[in-house]
Amino acid sequence: MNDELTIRPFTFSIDLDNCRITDADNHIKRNLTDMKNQYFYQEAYDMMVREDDTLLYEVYEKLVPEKSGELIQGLSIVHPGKVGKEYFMTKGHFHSIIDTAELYLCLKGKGMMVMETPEGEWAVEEMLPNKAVYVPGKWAHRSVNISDTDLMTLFIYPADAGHDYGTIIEKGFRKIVVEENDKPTIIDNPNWNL
Ligand code: PAN
Ligand code: ZN
Repeated sequence: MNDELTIRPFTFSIDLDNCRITDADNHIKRNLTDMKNQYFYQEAYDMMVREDDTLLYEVYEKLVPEKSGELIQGLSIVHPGKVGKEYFMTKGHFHSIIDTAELYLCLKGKGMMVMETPEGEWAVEEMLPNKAVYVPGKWAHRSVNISDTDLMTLFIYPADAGHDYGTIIEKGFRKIVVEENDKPTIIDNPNWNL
């Protein structure tokens, strides 16, 4: 927790070609093994892990004090690929302060933002360059790359929001995005809440 950090006004630039921001303070990488039991096609997952612990997505962030009033911002890059028929995706999470919202602006690629509330409402919004998705407070969110190029989004959310990954690790999302007849298709997650 870096809520004591002192910062001054700053700028950063987005390097669209290389999918990064200038002077990022954090660079997080998530590989297949970070997503154990999250993909539906378990055999395909096991086979892929045996071959190579593929890099699925990366996050670049600027550091700000993690306190109310400040904003965390950065880039999320989901690489293209599939585990079985399910597209590469982020872990997904609720915010620890659950009623905190987030704005995503798609800069490159094509994806879907899969969202749901604890009460069971769900929504999936397409992400295309220059299109923003507003994720209201209480909605868990996961980015899914449905194209064969990187999906790059800029995100902005309250700095004290925090992340609750546990609920999704335990239950999964109610909906998953898989390729059916060469098309991204939203289906019920057969493993939801098992
Ligand atoms: C984003 C996400 C980022 C990676 O910054 O953290 O896209 O996804 P996971 O955190 O689910 O692995 C965000 O939503 N922050 O709140
Ligand atoms: Zn979030």
